[in-house]
Amino acid sequence: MRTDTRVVLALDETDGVKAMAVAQAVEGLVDAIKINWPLVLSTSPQIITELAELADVICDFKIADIPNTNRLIVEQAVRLGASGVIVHGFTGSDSVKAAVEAAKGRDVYVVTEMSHPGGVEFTAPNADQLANLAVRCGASGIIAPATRPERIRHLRQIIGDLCILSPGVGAQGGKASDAIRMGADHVIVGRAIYGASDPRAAARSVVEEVRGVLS
Ligand code: OMP
Repeated sequence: MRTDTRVVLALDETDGVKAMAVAQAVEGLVDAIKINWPLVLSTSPQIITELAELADVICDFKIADIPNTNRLIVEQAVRLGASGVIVHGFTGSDSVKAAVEAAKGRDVYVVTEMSHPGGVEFTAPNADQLANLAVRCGASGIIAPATRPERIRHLRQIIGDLCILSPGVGAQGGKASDAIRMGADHVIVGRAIYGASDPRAAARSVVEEVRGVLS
C-alpha cells in the first residue's frame, strides 16, 4: 500500500452511488479504501473491481474460518481486484497462513486488539499472541486500536517493522495524530469522512493532522 497520506478510508456507506461519489471525492487524499460487508452486501462484489480503479482496495471481511475456506475467500477477493484483506487470528496459524498463501503477495492484515469497548473483553488479553501470530504467519501487518493509542506502541514492539493500520479515529473517539505518534503507519477513518457534508474537506483535515505529526 502507498504510504503517502497515511489515511485509509473505511467506506461503510451502503448507498452504492454515494459510496462511489465519496471514493471519487477523496481520490489522491487516501492511500487505500477499505470496504466491509455493508457496502458489498448492499451493492455487489463487483464494487471491489470498480473501486480498485480509483485506489488500492482492502477487503475487510474479517475472515475467520478453516484454512480451506479462508483460502477460497481470499482467492475471490484477489480475483475481484483486492490489494489486501483483513483476517482474524484467533482461528490459528494454519488458517492465517492459508490466507497469506492465497493472497499471493497482496497484503494480509491480522486483527489484534479491537477498537470498540468490547475489544477489551477478549481481544485485548490475547493481543500479544495475535501480534506474534501475524509475524510468524508472514502477514503484512496488524489492525490495532486508535481508541487506546498506548496499545499501538506496545504492539509495535512485538511486530517490528510490520505495518499497523489503526481504526477508531473520529466517530469512536480516537485521534489520528495520537495513533500515528504511537507508531501506526496508517489510520483507518470511516464515518468522520464518508458521513461528512464535505468528505474531501474532512479527509484533507485528517491528512493535515497526520502530516503535523510526521513533519
Ligand atoms: P469508523 O468508526 O466509522 O471510523 O469506522 C471504522 C472502520 O474500521 C469500520 O469499517 C470497522 O469495521 C473497522 N474496524 C474497527 O472499527 N475496529 C477494529 O478493531 C477493526 C476494524 C477493522 O478491522 O478495520
